[in-house]
Amino acid sequence: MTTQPIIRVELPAAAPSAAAPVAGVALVTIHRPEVLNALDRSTMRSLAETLETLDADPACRAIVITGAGERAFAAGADIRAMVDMSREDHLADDPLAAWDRVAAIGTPTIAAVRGYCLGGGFELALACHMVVAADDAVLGLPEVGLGIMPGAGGTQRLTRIVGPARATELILTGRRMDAREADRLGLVSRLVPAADLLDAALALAAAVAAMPTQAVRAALGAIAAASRLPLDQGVALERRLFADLFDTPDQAEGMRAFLERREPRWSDR
Ligand code: DAK
Repeated sequence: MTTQPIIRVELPAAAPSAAAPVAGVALVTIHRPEVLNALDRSTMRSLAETLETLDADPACRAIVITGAGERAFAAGADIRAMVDMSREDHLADDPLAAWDRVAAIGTPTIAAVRGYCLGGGFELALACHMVVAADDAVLGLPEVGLGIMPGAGGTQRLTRIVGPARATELILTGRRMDAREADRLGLVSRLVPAADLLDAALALAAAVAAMPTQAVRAALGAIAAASRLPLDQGVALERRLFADLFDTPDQAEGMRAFLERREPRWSDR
């Protein structure tokens, strides 16, 4: 018997009938639908490794991450795998948690979220650059109700996006929010009907993948710095990254193409 991999990578077609894959886009699926894609250690490690491999591949310019089935993106870390763990087990663990490895990916990542997106699943979505949410998405951090607390970036990333007042209420009560509330709070890049989720996420990925790689990566680096640097240092970093792009062939090409009223031909295509 062959076992199916838990993390599956496809080069998706733009539409079910289209033969050609969407240029530069990879679709990564967490495949444990029988436990609502709960994330055990090996699943998270395998996801981080898969994303790092794609990140090192110059042909991959955008990555969509989703969960198998219609019920969940991921219902959190695997509680069965955690129930008997000790403090020492956690302290002995890799200091760079898999969630941080996801957050460090330089290729644009888009979480395509439908159904339950809870605990470590929500923290995974928060570690991605963008979130496309289906209108049936349910998001929350229920950890405190399990006698623990968010441990994969949730207290930090959620607080930076929605502010301490909302983050405290959500984390201390474990309340689940619907997709509309998540959208209102600024957690979502695009909110779409559930039936359109994957198409919308792939279309967004395709639009990003059509852009010049170095400019995209530099912009992502500057955006990420906004939540960790004081304003003056962030603006200084932005200025340096902006200037550096004038050393790339795509700056001349992009501007010439505009002036010559033609489509640009990016250097890596
Ligand atoms: N873990 C393990 N199994 C899960 C699961 C989970 N998180 N969520 C669901 N399942 C399993 C259920 O046990 C059930 O399996 P069987 O009993 O059929 O074998 C199956 O999925 C279907 O679930 P339900 O029968 O419960 O389905 P319902 O529709 O009734 O309910 C639900 C759906 C999502 C409301 C419910 O399943 C639920 O409340 N699930 C748990 C949600 C949760 O509490 N998530 C947070 C887990 S704690 C860290 C990294 C990460 C974390 C911490 C530290 N470090 C790097 C330090 C993260 C922690 C967490 O995420």
